[in-house]
Amino acid sequence: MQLPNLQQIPVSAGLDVIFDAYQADGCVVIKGFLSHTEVEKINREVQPALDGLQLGKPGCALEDFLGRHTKRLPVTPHSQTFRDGPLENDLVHGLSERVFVKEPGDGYHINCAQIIDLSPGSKAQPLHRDQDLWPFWKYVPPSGPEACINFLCALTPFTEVNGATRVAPRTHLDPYQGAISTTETVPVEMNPGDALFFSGKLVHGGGENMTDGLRRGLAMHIARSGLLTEEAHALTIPRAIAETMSYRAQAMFGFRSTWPIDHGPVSTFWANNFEEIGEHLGLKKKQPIVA
Ligand SMILES: O=C(O)CCC(=O)C(=O)O
Ligand SMILES: [Fe+2]
Repeated sequence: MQLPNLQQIPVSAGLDVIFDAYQADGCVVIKGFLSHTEVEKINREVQPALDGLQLGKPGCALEDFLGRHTKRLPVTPHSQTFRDGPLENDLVHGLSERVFVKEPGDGYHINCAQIIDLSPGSKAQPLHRDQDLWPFWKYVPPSGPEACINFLCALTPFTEVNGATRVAPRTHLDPYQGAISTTETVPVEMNPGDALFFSGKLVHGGGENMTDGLRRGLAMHIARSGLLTEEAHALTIPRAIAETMSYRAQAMFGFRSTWPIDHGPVSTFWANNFEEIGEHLGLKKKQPIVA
């Protein structure tokens, strides 16, 4: 079977070109999404916390899926470079708006933003669609709305042998069917700083790390407003860190009622008796600059 080649598009090509590729194939590599300086700084900032983590998630029912030789670390409290860079990236927000925001009340927030370290010995992750996090989404047809999107940034080289994410291009257009075989997937090889932008409908999975080096990625996983997030960000990110963030970034983590704020009644969801939750918490009343 001939699999389509993945499109690799420089970040400078801009939103329309990248969005078209995502719509056609369900995924696209954005070349140079992060600068080398950002990659180097994020790697440095997260290293101490990663050193303190054990491999796998012993006792967690999802351990095989999450990886027994894998470390996953919520990045936000540890990396100012993440908070200043990818979290505030206008391309990320532009694409998210295009994907999620159509009706008043629509919006988006971070499902999880995590470092994924595949250590030597990591087995291939079961192939899946990220939208399966919310099991009822399988009843939404391929033409229906997107539950989530992912910007998976390479912080080390991604190669076929070190566990590069494998994707089954164009499966975002397929209705649910039997299991997809690895032979229908291709490895997404990337340089540090490149990002794989992909649909929650796309079949994919982390690859097997057959080397003696580390494969490190940063997944910035964005979900439609209204979907409960994997991480309870507003209960786990220290308030002192939230206070350093822009209004938009606070909203990404549930420190604000919704985002975008001017796209429907702000205080209807995730509020305190219709009062905007950030104001209720005493966060600054700053009006955001809407992108
Ligand atoms: O680590 C990877 O390459 C992919 C991880 C993934 O798809 C997931 O955890 O949902
Ligand atoms: Fe995934």
